[in-house]
Amino acid sequence: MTDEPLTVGVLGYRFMGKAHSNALARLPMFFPDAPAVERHTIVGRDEEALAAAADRFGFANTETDWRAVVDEVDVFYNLGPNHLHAEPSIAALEAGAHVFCEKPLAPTLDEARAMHEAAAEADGVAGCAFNYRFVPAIRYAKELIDEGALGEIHHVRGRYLQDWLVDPDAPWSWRNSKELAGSGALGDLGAHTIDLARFLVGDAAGDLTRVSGHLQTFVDERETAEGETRPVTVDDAYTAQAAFDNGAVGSFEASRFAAGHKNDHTIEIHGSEGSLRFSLERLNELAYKSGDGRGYETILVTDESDPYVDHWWPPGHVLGWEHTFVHENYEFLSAVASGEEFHPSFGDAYEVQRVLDAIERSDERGEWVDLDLD
Ligand code: SOE
Repeated sequence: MTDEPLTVGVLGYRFMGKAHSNALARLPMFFPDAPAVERHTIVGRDEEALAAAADRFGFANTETDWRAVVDEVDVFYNLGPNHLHAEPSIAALEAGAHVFCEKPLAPTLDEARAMHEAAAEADGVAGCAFNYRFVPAIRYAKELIDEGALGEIHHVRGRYLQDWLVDPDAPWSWRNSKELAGSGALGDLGAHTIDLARFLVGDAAGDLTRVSGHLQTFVDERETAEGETRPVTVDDAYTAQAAFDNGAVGSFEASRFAAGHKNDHTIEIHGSEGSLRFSLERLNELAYKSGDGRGYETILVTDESDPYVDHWWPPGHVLGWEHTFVHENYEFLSAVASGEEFHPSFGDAYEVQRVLDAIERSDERGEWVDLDLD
């Protein structure tokens, strides 16, 4: 690697564009060993909004066509809507760029497979931004599980509850379209939970072997901001049962209609020697029930020996949602600079997509679907 900064091109300047641009801006101050980055070009369709975003997010150039960017930068961030994940990411990989793509990898299993195969053929690092892997408390939970603190894993229970669509007058967006998003709560929220479950117990319990899913749409049409009525063609909520290779049972759900829950991503794991419980709404904490403990203890995971914490503040000076993006960008860009593997890779994200696809097929068929048979 030269000492020249890595040039970064970013497709998308709204929510995820802001989250990752903020992360890039904070790396030099809090992770000074991170590779230097030049925020080179930001891509979007609305030139006026794009120019304002470029100014606020610190990008030198703007571009309305991603095709003009993918072979001009060292690293291409695909932060666009799901239906724009495959083509630009594959083009960037084929042009020799490193690619960081937001989750879920793609709207469909076929597109996810094409992205996975392109990444396998490419020289660049290809990562998928499952940011919750980079919460210190989640990293600590994985340390406990992998050192055997929970013993034999029996239960994995994950839920991701939001309520931004419980109002039937909430506007239609691309997230309500099967063509643009692929699925609703399942792919948007369930993808996070399935990835976290695979990350946390993939070594201790093995992978998911079969699933039984149920998808539900509560409001089947909404108005766009322009007043046009459009159909909702994806799930508003899903539930799924799962089996793991070691015999553990899994239960997963997500909803955009869970009134009172804003961003409540919770995962619980029970084993022969103890249990863990994590909630994103209390992301600095990990509830742990050890083998000889009478009940759960709440651990504040903010000691300087805890993952990433020493880069920030003294114990007890808690972190937030945005810090998970700083951590994942640090790890991804460090992997780009070192040539080492980055996880979650496109391969990891493809395995998540296989589970999402199996849950949808199970719902359509009304029966369990084996993951090994694909
Ligand atoms: C949905 O509202 C959403 O923004 C997801 O798309 C993100 O992945 C999740 O982290 C927060 O909620």
